[in-house]
Amino acid sequence: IRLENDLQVALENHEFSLYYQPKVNIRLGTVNVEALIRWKHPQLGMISPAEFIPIAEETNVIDKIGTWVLQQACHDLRGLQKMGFTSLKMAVNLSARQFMDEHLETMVSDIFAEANVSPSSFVFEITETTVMKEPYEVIRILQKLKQKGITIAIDDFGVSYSSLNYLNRFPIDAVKIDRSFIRDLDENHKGAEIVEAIISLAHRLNLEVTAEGVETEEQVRFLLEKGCDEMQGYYFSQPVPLEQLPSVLNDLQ
Ligand code: G
Ligand code: G
Ligand code: NA
Ligand code: MN
Repeated sequence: IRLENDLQVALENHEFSLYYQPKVNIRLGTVNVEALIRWKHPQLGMISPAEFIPIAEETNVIDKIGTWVLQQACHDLRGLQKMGFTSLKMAVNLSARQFMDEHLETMVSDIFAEANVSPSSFVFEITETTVMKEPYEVIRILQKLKQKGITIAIDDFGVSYSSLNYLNRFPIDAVKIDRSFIRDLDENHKGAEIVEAIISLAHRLNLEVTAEGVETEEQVRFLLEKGCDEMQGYYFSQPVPLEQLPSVLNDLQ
């Protein structure tokens, strides 16, 4: 209950920041990034978005946070482009509640225009539950975002019981295999079969595939062999503040 009030003032007090985690395409030798919000609470210290995003979603604060995230990500992307990272794609997470905001599409266009960035430099990551909540409404909005040139990726793919149900119905470009599947690669033979099947299914549907939570060289080797397009995880880098990102990117490229 206190966090709820604190969230209101956190934006004004500049307590949020964006960290960036690389998404590596080994075959192409390219690297994109995902923006991940961090909250440094004055008394409680670092609070995970897993904890405060659900609270922000229950209130209207998520809309303001979502706007701030996109503005900051645009600003940081411009900086990176000026440093020479001109083909880097920036992924941001959108929460379900943001799709209930009728101004989402206008907000997005306005921010891109003001920051002078191309929508095609952006990936919007949404979870399966977001699409399932209000399928028709979300499809309509996704189509408009896609028309602008934004890439749409399904986050945490595979954990919902309806994962396969919407793959052909929703206007998406990519799936991010949930890290629980990547972890299972080490556990047993079935884990490997499932990841291979997801990659193969996604490619047949013309979807790009990112693996999340990649932590070991064995996982990298397996995913590469199975044609996974992009990999993200501690094996390559933790999420880092913007200041550290250029050197991390240079080391990976
Ligand atoms: O970075 P970390 O693993 O702590 O993120 C925890 C969760 O918070 C993840 O599910 C991630 O998608 C989500 N998250 C991180 N940044 C944002 C953001 O800017 N907006 C939204 N809606 N969710 C975010
Ligand atoms: O739900 P989403 O995929 O957006 O969540 C991203 C979260 O996963 C971030 O909080 C990030 O810190 C975390 N993360 C990123 N890479 C790894 C990894 O290799 N292993 C684990 N366990 N978590 C990771
Ligand atoms: Na994400
Ligand atoms: Mn995810």
